[in-house]
Amino acid sequence: METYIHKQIFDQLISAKRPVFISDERIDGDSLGASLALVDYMTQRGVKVPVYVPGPVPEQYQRLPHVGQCTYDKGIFDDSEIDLIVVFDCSDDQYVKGLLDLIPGNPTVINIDHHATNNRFGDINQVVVEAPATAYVIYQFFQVNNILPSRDASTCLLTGICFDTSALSNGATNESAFEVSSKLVLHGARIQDVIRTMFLNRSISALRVWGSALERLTVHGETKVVTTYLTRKDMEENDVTDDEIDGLSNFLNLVTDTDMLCVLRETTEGGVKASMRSLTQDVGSIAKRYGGGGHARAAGFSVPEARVHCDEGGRWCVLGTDGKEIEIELS
Ligand SMILES: [Mn+2]
Repeated sequence: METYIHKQIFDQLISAKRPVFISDERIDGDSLGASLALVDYMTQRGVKVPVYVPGPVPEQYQRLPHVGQCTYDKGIFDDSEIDLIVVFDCSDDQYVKGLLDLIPGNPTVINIDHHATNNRFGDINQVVVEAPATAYVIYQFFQVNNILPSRDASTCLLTGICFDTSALSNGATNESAFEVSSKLVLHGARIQDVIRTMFLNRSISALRVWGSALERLTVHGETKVVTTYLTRKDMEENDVTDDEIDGLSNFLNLVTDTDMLCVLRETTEGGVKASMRSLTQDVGSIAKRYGGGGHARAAGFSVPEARVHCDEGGRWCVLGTDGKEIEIELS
């Protein structure tokens, strides 16, 4: 089945006259790596494809090949010639719908993803839930269609796999993640660039904010869930953007001796975002309960119009704009 769909996607890509790619609303190593690897292939075929991203690409991803093809100009959708849309690593169909509504025509939509919560919103859906990353699905696509990934494409794909598996270390890491990663290295993936993209670009002020989060780590009574939080004040006082502190929950998941954790952080939109990780439990279903999504071992959700409140004893809670506590059950 997957093979058949990969061939279908290939047919669409080579016949498209004006394709546009859409990366997930959360810019990360996988959504960018997967889409830019396919940009690399299209570029070799002589077709320049823009990748729509929701905002400026964070500094740490600026070394990725073809990153210059990314744009956050919604004006690109106002083009009746667009005949193909490919969406990468995105399980939020409402986000995609909002963008498709801007297109005057009626392009074919291909949905390539690995989130279990993806509701198959595309005309063609390649949602491989067992895949450790969407980049892995793109590697499959190359393989099925006898395309040898270039050095640049391999670097993009390895970034995607390493990003979603925390460098082949978290619960999403299966045997095939190792297998494909080693093949990508053989194809010339620049592993040092990948590692740099993932770990080595933290500013001192971002690490200070991480420090505040580390200081506030709390183990909750019976559930043993470990939590921490960051407020807008933490971010603003240190002049740090949200992108810069991305990866905190992955890092904590890697280093703490706990099964489940949750990082809360106040967003610029005036809500609270929860990012959950677990080694054994299905945090995806907890996130879904609060309107979020993700994977079984890594998921998240947002509480709109809310803030984190902390009392003198260090106990936190989430408050709505009316000052009332919004109850969140993390188990
Ligand atoms: Mn992913």
